Amino acid sequence: KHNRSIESYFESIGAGASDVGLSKEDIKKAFLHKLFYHLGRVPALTTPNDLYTAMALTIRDRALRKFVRSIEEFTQQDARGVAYLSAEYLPGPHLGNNLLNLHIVEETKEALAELDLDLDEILDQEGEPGLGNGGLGRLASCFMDSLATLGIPSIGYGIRYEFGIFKQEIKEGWQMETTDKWLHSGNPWEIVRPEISYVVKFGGRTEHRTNGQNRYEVDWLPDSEIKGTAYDTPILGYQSNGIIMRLWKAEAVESFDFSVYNIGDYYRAVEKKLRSENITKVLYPNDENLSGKELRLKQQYFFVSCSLQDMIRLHTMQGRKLKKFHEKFAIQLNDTHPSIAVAELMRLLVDEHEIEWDEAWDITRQTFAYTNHTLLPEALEKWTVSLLGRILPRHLEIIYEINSRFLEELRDKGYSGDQIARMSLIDEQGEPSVRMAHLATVGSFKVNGVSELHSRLLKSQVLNDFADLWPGKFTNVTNGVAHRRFVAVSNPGLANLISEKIGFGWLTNLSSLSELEKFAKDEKFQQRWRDVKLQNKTALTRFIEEQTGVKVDPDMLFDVQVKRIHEYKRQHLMVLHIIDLYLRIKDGKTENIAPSTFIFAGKAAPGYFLAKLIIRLITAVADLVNDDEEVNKLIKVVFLPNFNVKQAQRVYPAADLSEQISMAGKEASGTGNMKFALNGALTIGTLDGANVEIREEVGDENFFLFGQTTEEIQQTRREGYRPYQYYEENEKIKRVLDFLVSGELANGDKDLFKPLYHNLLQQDPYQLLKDFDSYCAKKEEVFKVWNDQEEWTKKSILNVARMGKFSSDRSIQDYCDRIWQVKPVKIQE
Ligand code: GPQ
Repeated sequence: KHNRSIESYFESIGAGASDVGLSKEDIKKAFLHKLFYHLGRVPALTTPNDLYTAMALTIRDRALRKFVRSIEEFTQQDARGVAYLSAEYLPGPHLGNNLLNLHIVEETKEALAELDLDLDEILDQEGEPGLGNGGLGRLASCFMDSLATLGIPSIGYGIRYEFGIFKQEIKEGWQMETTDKWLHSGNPWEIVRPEISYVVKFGGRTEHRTNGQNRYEVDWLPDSEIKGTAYDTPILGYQSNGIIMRLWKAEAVESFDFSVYNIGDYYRAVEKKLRSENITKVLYPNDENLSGKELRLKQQYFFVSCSLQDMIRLHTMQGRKLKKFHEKFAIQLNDTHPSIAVAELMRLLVDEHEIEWDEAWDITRQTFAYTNHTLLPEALEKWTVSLLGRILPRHLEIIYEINSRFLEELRDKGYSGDQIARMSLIDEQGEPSVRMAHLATVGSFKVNGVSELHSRLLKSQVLNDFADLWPGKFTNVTNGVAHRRFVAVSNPGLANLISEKIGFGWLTNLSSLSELEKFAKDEKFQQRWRDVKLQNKTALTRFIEEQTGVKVDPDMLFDVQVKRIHEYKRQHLMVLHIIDLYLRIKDGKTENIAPSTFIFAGKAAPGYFLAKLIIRLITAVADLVNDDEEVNKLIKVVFLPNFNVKQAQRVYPAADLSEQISMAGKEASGTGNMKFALNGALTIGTLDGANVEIREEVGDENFFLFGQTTEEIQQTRREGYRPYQYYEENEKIKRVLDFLVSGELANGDKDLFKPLYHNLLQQDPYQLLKDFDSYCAKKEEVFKVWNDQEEWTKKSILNVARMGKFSSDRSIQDYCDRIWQVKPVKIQE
């Protein structure tokens, strides 16, 4: 009955099924309509951006029809839902993914062809919202895709940064940053909701008193207020409805401060507006490194407060009791970035809705769950008590209250002073500061890591005291990736070949890829598998030449490392090996070297000196190698500027070898590793993060393993690691390192790479030198297998066939079962 009334409503406003039809004719008509009525253009006078915008709007209408239905259904069925709180998202281009989800790729292609237009050119026009740094932000977007596909009542909350992650250019070999103006030509996917807005307070002081009924009350008298407005982007699921990603933009509460305006100080009034909008102006580009900046704390609190107020509105709007909030929502904290939410929910419940502390604390602890994404000490967020108290005076009081009750509990249990100091929410060593991971852990009902290894280390290292206290609270959910985007959309050649053999079931159930196993040794199938890879490599070859001017040969082995530049990820280990190859070739010892193109991409945090120097090293080695006639027939080196989701979608399908070579114990999971393997690349990697599970799945014999284990790394450190010893005792290492400072790189500049050279010789904190021999030996094996193309192809097919575990659909199902206790809502069509 309900469905029929919605349908008749749509008909009555002229939005009936035929108005958002999915046939070629419908799409063509709608596209021309958008071009004219939305953009004021006729086909003869359009820019490429007009064409893209008109197509995006055409598809958005169709997406909205689906998505409105799922919101209806979620409310109707009063289902328990999930709010995902993430300071970062990296959705990538929307158009191609939405066409796949609506099943209208062919129809759209044909509609455009009839207008003499090319879908690929239009797809190429789309930029992307760079609202994240790397893996963590991309994971959030993979989760949105899977939540939508699985029909989980859910919403993704975040920040609508006006400038996302900077654009990277390479100038004279160095990374240069320019601002990312992603909103410059408009954003056809988002819908602004001026009526969904909340006021967020900052600064000032609190006033404590007892009211007439003898209730203790606190008023927060802030010194400024900022308004947050919702911007919604529909995220479609595959052959299903959709969910929203709701991002908050900061604005002045009043666009003018009238008192100032009236006394004639127009500019001061406008300045206040500008200051408010600062909060969501720009994303902090330091991945896994805290900035400690006041504006960052304000961003975190701003989006958390808007989101919680919004959830409370959604919850109580339907007449439900706030005391049942935790029955309606599970809130997932994507790392500690939104963890101030624990204090904010307490404030809203206790101060604004007059719920008693103990009950509010019960509600809070049944609402939140926390995902940790790193063990790196420099990434564990801490805010100094003085900063937090100045920006959020009431929250500091609440954190102190939570802490004193928690520490009291520990004392009752007989914990020692040392243990208590270690577990306290306040770090008293040095300048007192709030440990956000502790706040998140104490305030959540579940805490998870993102791979088996990482979750184990989380329990034994960073949060071991908490794991002893609450063993049942800790769990693992291994990451996964949106295989529809990263295979079906970005590698259509492979997707078609797979579907031809095993049908389309893998699109919604990735484990069915196992049906490919039986073709692994089939010679005809192998040949077609190689043809697809070669086509993808040829396409990447063109892109590389366009972007860098370097010509590469698609018949070479494409050996790829793309990810943020970090010492722990050890891009420089790959470079040291390339230098070794270079020296070998110069010595005329070319036997056993498989012709290889080494491809790097990734951004360095603008203030991370060594990471930027690693980029400079890559470009220096690239210049040396690519220009040397003797060498460039055998190896080439490429640094692709400005790695992002769109570029990633070109790179993964074209890779033969995936480099996952972080020092064991440092990479929480990695997700690029999964995207590569799903596109048929073999992996050379350490036993770190999800590599461990990938190797378990694809089989030891189909994975190039090297390097020390986490335990061996720790052992080496305990024994007093002396990298200099490796330099002295290992001739190859000595030669490669000396080469860095020989002046042969970078036009004779001997000093340029000294900081890296000294870093490796004196500390080598990530034990590159210790793992170097093992890495080189494994590379020899890679070359050997590559020379046997049948063997290589068989391994490649088996890798894909056995990667079924690594869909984010499976991750989300795990979250639903093990953490959220949420079920899908079936939409009756
Ligand atoms: N990760 Cl804490 C980020 O990309 N940024 C961060 O600030 C933190 C973690 C990554 C992590 O390094 C990868 O190993 C994970 O695969 C990824 O998060 C998603 O869990």
